[in-house]
Amino acid sequence: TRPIRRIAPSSDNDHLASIFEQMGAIKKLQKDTFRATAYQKAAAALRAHPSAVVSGKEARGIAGIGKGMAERIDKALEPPARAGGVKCVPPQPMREQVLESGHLPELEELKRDTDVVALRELQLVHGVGAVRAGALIGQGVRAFDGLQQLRGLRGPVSLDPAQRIGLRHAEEFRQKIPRAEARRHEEALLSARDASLPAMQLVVCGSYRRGKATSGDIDALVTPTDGATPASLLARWVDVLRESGYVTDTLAQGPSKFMGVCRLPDGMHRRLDLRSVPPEQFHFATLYFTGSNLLNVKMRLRAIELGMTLNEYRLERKPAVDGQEGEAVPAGSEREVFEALGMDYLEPHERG
Ligand code: DCP
Ligand code: MG
Ligand code: MN
Repeated sequence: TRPIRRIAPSSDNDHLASIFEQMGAIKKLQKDTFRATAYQKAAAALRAHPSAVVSGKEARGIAGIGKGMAERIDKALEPPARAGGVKCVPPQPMREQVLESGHLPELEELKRDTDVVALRELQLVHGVGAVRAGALIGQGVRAFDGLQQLRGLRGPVSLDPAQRIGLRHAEEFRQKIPRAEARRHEEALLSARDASLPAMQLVVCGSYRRGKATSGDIDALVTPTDGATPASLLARWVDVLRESGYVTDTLAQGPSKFMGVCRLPDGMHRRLDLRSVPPEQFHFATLYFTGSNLLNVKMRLRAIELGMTLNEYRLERKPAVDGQEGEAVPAGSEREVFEALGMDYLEPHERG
Protein backbone atom coordinates (compact mmCIF):
# COMPACT_ATOMS: atom_id res chain seq x y z
CA THR A 1 0.00 0.00 0.00
CA ARG A 2 2.46 2.63 -0.93
CA PRO A 3 2.42 4.75 -4.11
CA ILE A 4 -0.66 6.73 -3.53
CA ARG A 5 -1.18 9.62 -5.81
CA ARG A 6 0.33 10.18 -9.19
CA ILE A 7 2.29 13.36 -9.46
CA ALA A 8 1.17 15.49 -12.36
CA PRO A 9 3.93 15.99 -14.93
CA SER A 10 3.76 19.75 -14.64
CA SER A 11 3.20 21.51 -11.34
CA ASP A 12 4.43 24.84 -12.65
CA ASN A 13 1.17 26.67 -12.01
CA ASP A 14 0.14 24.90 -8.83
CA HIS A 15 0.56 28.01 -6.74
CA LEU A 16 -1.69 30.18 -8.88
CA ALA A 17 -4.17 27.38 -9.44
CA SER A 18 -4.52 26.78 -5.72
CA ILE A 19 -5.11 30.48 -5.04
CA PHE A 20 -7.92 30.34 -7.58
CA GLU A 21 -9.25 27.09 -6.14
CA GLN A 22 -9.35 28.79 -2.75
CA MET A 23 -11.29 31.66 -4.25
CA GLY A 24 -13.61 29.23 -6.04
CA ALA A 25 -14.29 27.28 -2.87
CA ILE A 26 -14.95 30.47 -0.92
CA LYS A 27 -17.32 31.82 -3.57
CA LYS A 28 -19.13 28.51 -3.58
CA LEU A 29 -19.55 28.63 0.18
CA GLN A 30 -20.96 32.11 -0.26
CA LYS A 31 -23.38 30.75 -2.87
CA ASP A 32 -21.84 32.98 -5.55
CA THR A 33 -22.01 30.24 -8.18
CA PHE A 34 -21.14 32.51 -11.06
CA ARG A 35 -17.79 33.60 -9.64
CA ALA A 36 -17.15 30.15 -8.19
CA THR A 37 -17.35 28.70 -11.69
CA ALA A 38 -15.11 31.39 -13.15
CA TYR A 39 -12.43 30.69 -10.53
CA GLN A 40 -12.69 26.94 -10.94
CA LYS A 41 -12.36 27.25 -14.71
CA ALA A 42 -9.33 29.48 -14.37
CA ALA A 43 -7.75 27.08 -11.86
CA ALA A 44 -8.33 24.11 -14.15
CA ALA A 45 -6.91 26.00 -17.13
CA LEU A 46 -3.80 26.89 -15.10
CA ARG A 47 -3.32 23.32 -13.94
CA ALA A 48 -3.59 22.07 -17.51
CA HIS A 49 -1.18 24.67 -18.87
CA PRO A 50 2.18 23.04 -19.65
CA SER A 51 4.49 25.85 -18.56
CA ALA A 52 4.80 28.40 -15.76
CA VAL A 53 2.62 31.44 -16.27
CA VAL A 54 4.59 34.52 -15.34
CA SER A 55 2.17 37.34 -16.13
CA GLY A 56 -1.52 38.07 -16.56
CA LYS A 57 -0.84 39.17 -20.10
CA GLU A 58 0.61 35.80 -20.97
CA ALA A 59 -2.33 34.08 -19.25
CA ARG A 60 -4.84 35.91 -21.46
CA GLY A 61 -3.82 33.54 -24.24
CA ILE A 62 -5.12 30.53 -22.29
CA ALA A 63 -8.73 29.41 -22.80
CA GLY A 64 -10.69 29.94 -19.58
CA ILE A 65 -8.68 32.99 -18.48
CA GLY A 66 -10.40 36.29 -19.13
CA LYS A 67 -9.43 39.85 -18.38
CA GLY A 68 -10.52 39.76 -14.74
CA MET A 69 -8.61 36.56 -14.00
CA ALA A 70 -5.56 37.88 -15.86
CA GLU A 71 -5.56 40.96 -13.60
CA ARG A 72 -5.80 38.73 -10.55
CA ILE A 73 -2.85 36.70 -11.80
CA ASP A 74 -0.76 39.88 -11.99
CA LYS A 75 -1.82 40.78 -8.45
CA ALA A 76 -1.04 37.32 -7.13
CA LEU A 77 2.41 37.39 -8.76
CA GLU A 78 3.28 40.82 -7.38
CA PRO A 79 6.22 40.70 -4.99
CA PRO A 80 5.10 41.03 -1.38
CA ALA A 81 4.86 44.58 -0.13
CA ARG A 82 6.13 43.84 3.34
CA ALA A 83 9.88 43.65 3.77
CA GLY A 84 11.36 40.47 5.11
CA GLY A 85 8.95 38.76 2.95
CA VAL A 86 5.92 36.70 2.90
CA LYS A 87 6.47 34.32 0.04
CA CYS A 88 5.21 35.13 -3.39
CA VAL A 89 4.66 31.61 -4.55
CA PRO A 90 3.29 29.34 -1.89
CA PRO A 91 4.63 25.80 -1.63
CA GLN A 92 2.47 22.73 -1.73
CA PRO A 93 2.73 20.88 1.54
CA MET A 94 0.67 23.14 3.70
CA ARG A 95 -2.06 24.65 1.64
CA GLU A 96 -2.59 27.02 4.55
CA GLN A 97 0.32 28.98 3.18
CA VAL A 98 -1.63 29.76 0.07
CA LEU A 99 -4.01 31.70 2.22
CA GLU A 100 -1.28 33.04 4.45
CA SER A 101 0.72 34.47 1.59
CA GLY A 102 -1.84 35.14 -1.11
CA HIS A 103 -1.49 38.81 -1.79
CA LEU A 104 -4.63 38.65 -3.79
CA PRO A 105 -6.32 41.45 -1.79
CA GLU A 106 -9.75 39.87 -2.21
CA LEU A 107 -8.41 36.72 -0.63
CA GLU A 108 -6.93 38.71 2.26
CA GLU A 109 -10.31 40.28 3.02
CA LEU A 110 -12.14 37.00 2.79
CA LYS A 111 -9.81 35.39 5.31
CA ARG A 112 -11.80 37.01 8.10
CA ASP A 113 -14.98 35.18 7.13
CA THR A 114 -15.66 32.29 9.54
CA ASP A 115 -16.31 29.74 6.83
CA VAL A 116 -13.06 30.77 5.28
CA VAL A 117 -11.27 30.27 8.58
CA ALA A 118 -12.73 26.76 8.62
CA LEU A 119 -11.66 26.22 5.03
CA ARG A 120 -8.13 27.09 6.03
CA GLU A 121 -8.06 24.93 9.13
CA LEU A 122 -9.24 21.89 7.25
CA GLN A 123 -6.55 22.33 4.66
CA LEU A 124 -3.91 21.86 7.33
CA VAL A 125 -4.48 18.21 6.66
CA HIS A 126 -2.00 17.29 4.00
CA GLY A 127 -3.81 16.39 0.83
CA VAL A 128 -7.03 18.17 1.74
CA GLY A 129 -7.40 20.98 -0.78
CA ALA A 130 -9.96 23.70 -1.20
CA VAL A 131 -12.48 21.45 -2.93
CA ARG A 132 -12.52 18.73 -0.27
CA ALA A 133 -12.45 21.27 2.54
CA GLY A 134 -15.46 23.05 1.02
CA ALA A 135 -17.34 19.76 0.86
CA LEU A 136 -16.55 19.03 4.51
CA ILE A 137 -17.79 22.45 5.59
CA GLY A 138 -20.95 21.74 3.62
CA GLN A 139 -21.35 18.69 5.88
CA GLY A 140 -20.95 20.77 9.00
CA VAL A 141 -17.28 20.02 9.73
CA ARG A 142 -15.64 23.20 10.97
CA ALA A 143 -12.36 24.71 12.00
CA PHE A 144 -9.83 22.96 14.17
CA ASP A 145 -12.50 20.99 15.95
CA GLY A 146 -13.17 19.76 12.47
CA LEU A 147 -9.93 17.83 12.59
CA GLN A 148 -11.07 15.96 15.67
CA GLN A 149 -14.49 15.36 14.15
CA LEU A 150 -12.88 14.23 10.96
CA ARG A 151 -10.97 11.52 12.77
CA GLY A 152 -14.15 9.85 13.94
CA LEU A 153 -16.16 10.59 10.81
CA ARG A 154 -17.67 7.75 8.83
CA GLY A 155 -19.78 7.58 5.75
CA PRO A 156 -19.99 10.31 3.17
CA VAL A 157 -16.65 11.90 3.95
CA SER A 158 -13.96 9.84 2.35
CA LEU A 159 -10.30 10.57 2.73
CA ASP A 160 -7.74 9.00 0.48
CA PRO A 161 -4.67 7.34 2.03
CA ALA A 162 -2.50 10.46 1.66
CA GLN A 163 -5.16 12.58 3.34
CA ARG A 164 -5.31 10.08 6.20
CA ILE A 165 -1.54 10.30 6.65
CA GLY A 166 -1.83 14.09 6.62
CA LEU A 167 -4.55 13.92 9.22
CA ARG A 168 -2.59 11.51 11.40
CA HIS A 169 0.35 13.92 11.55
CA ALA A 170 -1.54 17.22 11.27
CA GLU A 171 -0.40 18.64 14.61
CA GLU A 172 3.24 17.75 13.97
CA PHE A 173 3.19 19.14 10.43
CA ARG A 174 1.99 22.48 11.75
CA GLN A 175 5.26 22.91 13.60
CA LYS A 176 8.38 24.30 12.01
CA ILE A 177 11.68 22.41 12.04
CA PRO A 178 14.36 24.24 14.04
CA ARG A 179 17.64 24.66 12.17
CA ALA A 180 19.56 22.45 14.60
CA GLU A 181 17.15 19.60 13.86
CA ALA A 182 17.29 20.23 10.10
CA ARG A 183 21.08 19.91 10.37
CA ARG A 184 20.65 16.52 12.02
CA HIS A 185 18.40 15.44 9.15
CA GLU A 186 21.17 16.46 6.76
CA GLU A 187 23.70 14.42 8.75
CA ALA A 188 21.37 11.41 8.84
CA LEU A 189 20.79 11.60 5.07
CA LEU A 190 24.50 11.98 4.33
CA SER A 191 25.50 9.05 6.51
CA ALA A 192 22.77 6.83 5.01
CA ARG A 193 24.14 7.81 1.61
CA ASP A 194 27.74 7.02 2.60
CA ALA A 195 26.72 3.65 4.01
CA SER A 196 24.36 2.50 1.25
CA LEU A 197 24.60 4.54 -1.95
CA PRO A 198 28.02 6.17 -2.22
CA ALA A 199 27.57 6.79 -5.99
CA MET A 200 25.02 9.49 -5.28
CA GLN A 201 25.45 13.21 -4.89
CA LEU A 202 23.12 14.69 -2.30
CA VAL A 203 22.30 18.25 -1.31
CA VAL A 204 19.70 19.39 1.18
CA CYS A 205 17.98 22.36 -0.46
CA GLY A 206 14.95 24.51 0.37
CA SER A 207 14.83 27.00 3.21
CA TYR A 208 17.52 25.04 5.10
CA ARG A 209 20.08 25.69 2.39
CA ARG A 210 19.04 29.35 2.38
CA GLY A 211 20.15 29.45 6.02
CA LYS A 212 16.70 29.95 7.55
CA ALA A 213 16.29 29.55 11.30
CA THR A 214 13.35 27.20 10.76
CA SER A 215 12.02 25.11 7.88
CA GLY A 216 8.62 23.78 6.95
CA ASP A 217 9.99 20.52 5.60
CA ILE A 218 13.17 18.76 4.49
CA ASP A 219 13.98 19.04 0.78
CA ALA A 220 16.75 16.88 -0.59
CA LEU A 221 18.03 16.56 -4.15
CA VAL A 222 20.02 13.59 -5.43
CA THR A 223 21.79 12.70 -8.65
CA PRO A 224 23.59 9.48 -9.70
CA THR A 225 27.36 9.67 -10.20
CA ASP A 226 27.70 6.17 -11.67
CA GLY A 227 25.45 6.41 -14.73
CA ALA A 228 22.39 4.93 -12.97
CA THR A 229 19.02 6.37 -13.96
CA PRO A 230 17.52 8.97 -11.63
CA ALA A 231 14.39 6.80 -11.29
CA SER A 232 16.24 3.67 -10.16
CA LEU A 233 18.38 5.75 -7.83
CA LEU A 234 15.35 7.37 -6.22
CA ALA A 235 13.61 4.01 -5.77
CA ARG A 236 16.68 2.52 -4.08
CA TRP A 237 17.21 5.63 -1.95
CA VAL A 238 13.64 5.60 -0.68
CA ASP A 239 13.96 1.88 0.10
CA VAL A 240 17.14 2.53 2.11
CA LEU A 241 15.46 5.32 4.07
CA ARG A 242 12.32 3.31 4.64
CA GLU A 243 14.23 0.27 5.84
CA SER A 244 16.20 2.35 8.32
CA GLY A 245 12.93 3.69 9.75
CA TYR A 246 13.70 7.26 8.68
CA VAL A 247 10.91 7.37 6.09
CA THR A 248 7.67 6.48 7.83
CA ASP A 249 5.03 7.21 5.18
CA THR A 250 4.64 7.87 1.48
CA LEU A 251 2.27 10.58 0.34
CA ALA A 252 3.13 10.37 -3.34
CA GLN A 253 5.92 8.83 -5.34
CA GLY A 254 6.91 9.18 -8.97
CA PRO A 255 10.05 8.44 -10.98
CA SER A 256 11.81 11.68 -10.01
CA LYS A 257 9.88 12.86 -6.97
CA PHE A 258 9.03 11.48 -3.57
CA MET A 259 6.77 13.21 -1.08
CA GLY A 260 6.45 11.61 2.29
CA VAL A 261 7.10 11.67 5.98
CA CYS A 262 10.33 11.13 7.90
CA ARG A 263 11.57 11.26 11.44
CA LEU A 264 14.81 11.07 13.36
CA PRO A 265 14.92 8.30 16.00
CA ASP A 266 13.98 10.70 18.80
CA GLY A 267 12.15 13.25 16.70
CA MET A 268 8.79 14.40 15.41
CA HIS A 269 7.26 13.40 12.10
CA ARG A 270 8.37 15.83 9.40
CA ARG A 271 7.46 16.32 5.77
CA LEU A 272 10.16 15.07 3.41
CA ASP A 273 10.49 16.00 -0.28
CA LEU A 274 13.04 14.14 -2.39
CA ARG A 275 13.93 14.74 -6.01
CA SER A 276 16.24 12.80 -8.29
CA VAL A 277 17.66 14.27 -11.50
CA PRO A 278 20.24 13.33 -14.13
CA PRO A 279 23.69 14.94 -13.62
CA GLU A 280 23.27 17.47 -16.46
CA GLN A 281 20.21 18.90 -14.69
CA PHE A 282 21.77 18.93 -11.26
CA HIS A 283 22.68 22.63 -11.02
CA PHE A 284 19.38 23.80 -12.48
CA ALA A 285 17.53 21.55 -10.06
CA THR A 286 19.66 22.70 -7.08
CA LEU A 287 18.92 26.31 -7.95
CA TYR A 288 15.20 25.63 -8.31
CA PHE A 289 14.89 23.44 -5.23
CA THR A 290 16.82 25.94 -3.09
CA GLY A 291 14.48 28.78 -4.03
CA SER A 292 13.25 31.06 -2.82
CA ASN A 293 10.04 30.81 -4.76
CA LEU A 294 10.27 34.51 -5.43
CA LEU A 295 13.82 34.26 -6.76
CA ASN A 296 12.73 31.42 -9.04
CA VAL A 297 9.96 33.59 -10.47
CA LYS A 298 12.40 36.50 -10.92
CA MET A 299 14.96 34.35 -12.70
CA ARG A 300 12.36 32.87 -15.03
CA LEU A 301 11.17 36.35 -15.92
CA ARG A 302 14.73 37.46 -16.53
CA ALA A 303 15.26 34.48 -18.83
CA ILE A 304 12.15 35.40 -20.81
CA GLU A 305 13.42 38.97 -21.23
CA LEU A 306 16.54 37.49 -22.77
CA GLY A 307 14.61 35.20 -25.12
CA MET A 308 15.34 32.13 -23.03
CA THR A 309 13.39 29.68 -20.90
CA LEU A 310 14.52 28.65 -17.43
CA ASN A 311 12.99 25.83 -15.45
CA GLU A 312 14.09 23.25 -12.91
CA TYR A 313 15.59 21.11 -15.68
CA ARG A 314 17.43 23.46 -18.01
CA LEU A 315 18.05 26.87 -19.51
CA GLU A 316 17.47 27.15 -23.22
CA ARG A 317 17.38 29.75 -25.94
CA LYS A 318 14.00 30.05 -27.59
CA PRO A 319 14.05 28.30 -30.96
CA ALA A 320 14.17 30.52 -34.04
CA VAL A 321 11.25 28.58 -35.49
CA ASP A 322 8.28 27.71 -33.26
CA GLY A 323 7.97 24.03 -32.56
CA GLN A 324 11.67 23.37 -32.97
CA GLU A 325 13.76 22.47 -29.96
CA GLY A 326 15.54 25.35 -28.24
CA GLU A 327 19.31 25.33 -27.85
CA ALA A 328 20.30 24.26 -24.34
CA VAL A 329 22.61 26.55 -22.38
CA PRO A 330 24.73 24.26 -20.20
CA ALA A 331 25.73 25.17 -16.67
CA GLY A 332 28.44 23.57 -14.57
CA SER A 333 27.35 25.37 -11.42
CA GLU A 334 24.56 27.52 -10.05
CA ARG A 335 26.84 30.51 -10.56
CA GLU A 336 26.90 29.84 -14.29
CA VAL A 337 23.12 30.02 -14.42
CA PHE A 338 23.18 33.46 -12.81
CA GLU A 339 25.93 34.49 -15.23
CA ALA A 340 24.03 33.25 -18.28
CA LEU A 341 21.17 35.50 -17.17
CA GLY A 342 23.47 38.49 -16.63
CA MET A 343 22.70 38.48 -12.90
CA ASP A 344 25.05 38.87 -9.94
CA TYR A 345 25.58 35.56 -8.17
CA LEU A 346 23.62 35.18 -4.95
CA GLU A 347 24.86 32.88 -2.23
CA PRO A 348 22.10 30.57 -0.96
CA HIS A 349 21.61 32.68 2.18
CA GLU A 350 21.07 35.75 -0.02
CA ARG A 351 18.22 34.15 -1.97
CA GLY A 352 15.38 35.38 0.22
N1 DCP B 1 9.45 25.81 -5.39
C1 DCP B 1 9.00 26.72 -6.34
N2 DCP B 1 7.67 26.85 -6.60
C2 DCP B 1 6.77 26.11 -5.92
C3 DCP B 1 7.21 25.19 -4.95
C4 DCP B 1 8.56 25.05 -4.70
O1 DCP B 1 9.82 27.41 -6.95
N3 DCP B 1 5.47 26.27 -6.16
C5 DCP B 1 10.90 25.68 -5.11
C6 DCP B 1 11.39 26.87 -4.33
C7 DCP B 1 11.37 26.40 -2.92
C8 DCP B 1 11.77 24.95 -3.10
O2 DCP B 1 11.16 24.54 -4.32
O3 DCP B 1 12.29 27.11 -2.11
C9 DCP B 1 11.37 24.06 -1.96
O4 DCP B 1 9.96 24.15 -1.74
P1 DCP B 1 9.35 24.26 -0.31
O5 DCP B 1 7.89 24.31 -0.51
O6 DCP B 1 9.85 23.16 0.56
O7 DCP B 1 9.81 25.70 0.22
P2 DCP B 1 11.01 26.16 1.16
O8 DCP B 1 11.91 25.04 1.48
O9 DCP B 1 11.61 27.34 0.49
O10 DCP B 1 10.29 26.68 2.46
P3 DCP B 1 9.74 25.81 3.72
O11 DCP B 1 10.61 26.14 4.87
O12 DCP B 1 8.35 26.29 3.92
O13 DCP B 1 9.80 24.37 3.33
MG1 MG C 1 11.14 23.27 2.18
MN1 MN D 1 9.39 21.04 0.18
